[in-house]
Amino acid sequence: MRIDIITVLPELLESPLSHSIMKRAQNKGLLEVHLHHLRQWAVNEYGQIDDYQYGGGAGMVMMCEPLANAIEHLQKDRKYDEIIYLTPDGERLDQKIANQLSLKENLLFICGHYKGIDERIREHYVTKEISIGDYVLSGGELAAAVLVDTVGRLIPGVLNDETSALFDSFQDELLAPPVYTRPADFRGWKVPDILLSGDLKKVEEWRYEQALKRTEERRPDLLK
Ligand code: 6GU
Repeated sequence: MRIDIITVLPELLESPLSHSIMKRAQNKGLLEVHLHHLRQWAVNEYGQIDDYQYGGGAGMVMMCEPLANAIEHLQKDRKYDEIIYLTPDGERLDQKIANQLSLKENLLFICGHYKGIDERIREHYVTKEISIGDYVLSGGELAAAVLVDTVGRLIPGVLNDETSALFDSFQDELLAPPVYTRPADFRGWKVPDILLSGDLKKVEEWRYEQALKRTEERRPDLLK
């Protein structure tokens, strides 16, 4: 998979994409992420990419021309399966959307800032709008990092047995069960006996019950 990201703050995306599983995905050649600084397509020598909004009101809007030129420049080299605008008024990201996107070959993300981007870019280029939750971030970059991570780790071959996505919270509509590691007794706080029993079937049943219990308690909405 290749992901291109148009941003005014590439620095904000560099570190999250350079470590751990995202690093391994890229080193294995399974994921390529390319950051594109929007200022390259600024409308003047001052690097302008935003302007006051029509109708008045506080806050700048990212202009059509730099974004259209950036998108069209990138489209010359490849056809994108989706052009995704990260915005708090987009469709709320969940595991189902992540699973769907993980099957794509070429994705283009657009990170907004200030009051957002000119509506005409959304109408004429953007094919999907995604929010990562009901709260406001200062820009789309952190949301884009979240989206690359959640989609990237689902690309076949990125995770191994140890990091398998199969038992993640949400992958089967349940939250993950509690986990423990050594020692079996830490200050008198004991690991549940079943996990030490060696009976794999019992362990599996216990994990399923715990996942169900946790989901009922914390996220009953997932069980509906
Ligand atoms: Cl995608 N962008 C911004 N700016 N804020 C958000 C968001 C995105 N998702 C949730 N809050």
